[in-house]
Amino acid sequence: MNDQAPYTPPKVWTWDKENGGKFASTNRPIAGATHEKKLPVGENPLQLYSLATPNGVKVTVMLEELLERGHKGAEYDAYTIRIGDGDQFGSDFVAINPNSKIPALLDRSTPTPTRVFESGSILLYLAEKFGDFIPKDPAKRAECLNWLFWQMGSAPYLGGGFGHFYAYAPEKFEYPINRFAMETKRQLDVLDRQLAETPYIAGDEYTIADIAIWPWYGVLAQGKIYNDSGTFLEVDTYKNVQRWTKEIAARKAVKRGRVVNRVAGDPGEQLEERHSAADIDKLGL
Ligand SMILES: N[C@@H](CCC(=O)N[C@@H](CS)C(=O)NCC(=O)O)C(=O)O
Repeated sequence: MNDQAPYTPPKVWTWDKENGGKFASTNRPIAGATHEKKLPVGENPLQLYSLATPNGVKVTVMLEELLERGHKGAEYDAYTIRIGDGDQFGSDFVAINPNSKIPALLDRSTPTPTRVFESGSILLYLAEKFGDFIPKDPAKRAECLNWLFWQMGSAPYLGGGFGHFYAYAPEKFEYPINRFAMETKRQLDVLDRQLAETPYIAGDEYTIADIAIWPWYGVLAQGKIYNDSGTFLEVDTYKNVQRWTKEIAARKAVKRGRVVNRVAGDPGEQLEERHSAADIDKLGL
């Protein structure tokens, strides 16, 4: 039984800076820069400012896939943005992404530098720029974009909903955990039914839809995020998702991309900055 008095929202919301949550020190109800900070710039055409969270990994996997297929223009410098330290609120970062979230990309190969933010927008930008990992046939392309946008709309329920309340909230509350576990399982079932029909998410080809979805739902299905959520959600029961996630995890570009801007976990899988292929080669993955 819950002996706490139920919460009644006040008439006007006020900001409790010390709410005890894991992200209390960086989350704010206002946008914009908090401090002046220059970002480093390397020699490569693409400059990436990111962190190896699922949204960050989408982009580094895409860049490594492009390089693997010989697109030299996809050479990139990757710098780590430590979101726990508030780097996303520095002035140069906010100029690239006014939403203050990783990943953020600056394409310096265009006549004037092009800023690209939102991981889905970055994947689409790179797919169009290099004409790869997106089908050319209009119907197949539409299907690829269906799933790319599905991911962008769905993942906040997984990360901001289920993951937050199951793993990060200062206390365990049954109502949100139930609500978001149900939705996460429904989403896994959506993917499982799709993958029963097609080898990859959007059909016969590996595309930006797989690249967007794998770091979230593929990694969830491997039981690698949110503590013991794999057991809690019975991820092993999604057989087609299991087949797909193992296949994607074995790709060379995925193994390379997932370590870039990783600054936690196994030290052999961490790379704070990437400037050339040799930086990743050194890890001997
Ligand atoms: N819809 C955005 C979400 C990006 C996002 O939520 N990034 C997180 C890390 S995964 C972040 O930078 N959080 C820092 C903050 O919220 O202050 C995208 O897909 O790019």
